[in-house]
Amino acid sequence: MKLFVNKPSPYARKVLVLLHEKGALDRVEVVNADPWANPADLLAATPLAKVPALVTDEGWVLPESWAIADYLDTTLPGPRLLPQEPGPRGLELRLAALGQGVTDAAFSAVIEGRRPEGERSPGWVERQKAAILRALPVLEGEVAALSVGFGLGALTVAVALDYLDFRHAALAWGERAPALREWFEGVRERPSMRATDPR
Ligand SMILES: N[C@@H](CCC(=O)N[C@@H](CS)C(=O)NCC(=O)O)C(=O)O
Repeated sequence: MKLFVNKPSPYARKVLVLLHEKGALDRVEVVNADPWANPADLLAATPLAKVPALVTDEGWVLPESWAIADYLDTTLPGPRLLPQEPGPRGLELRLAALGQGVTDAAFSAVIEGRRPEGERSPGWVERQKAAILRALPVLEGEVAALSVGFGLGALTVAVALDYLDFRHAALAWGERAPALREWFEGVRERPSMRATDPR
């Protein structure tokens, strides 16, 4: 299998952290590709030209980090990070979706800020930041659930929070969610998180 990634991408990082946690990194060939430069190999693999993108051993492409995470978790050996039983699976998906939503809002605000002068919408950036600020107390209330192992939910939230530190330091999210910050300070030291630091 071939996995297209880009170091600063929080979406690609999520999949890489999952592979580290499963101890299955050696099962995929990791290919670095900057999607914004439209590299030929990425365009040949996926019409969406986004990372992450997985090309399976059968030769078909799977875009979208959450779909790739689910597929790799199911097909590769190692601990299951997304349970199959409906109850625990629902809880894990809830945390993962909250984390992905924070990443989406944070990423969207960054991209908006990179538009040419005159094309930017401060209102759009504010909307994304407001969503992040509303999500923080919700995640703060999930610290007990996040502290149970390090499944797809916890790792997605951890990647989202580190992306906030990386790209939105001025938000000072930890001051708004001290228990979440304390949890994050522990998990950021995991080898999977350290090995995939975007900085
Ligand atoms: N929903 C997608 C988002 C992927 C995404 O937007 N990746 C960015 C890099 S962080 C990208 O490749 N952007 C290139 C583009 O939008 O053309 C996922 O979860 O994988």
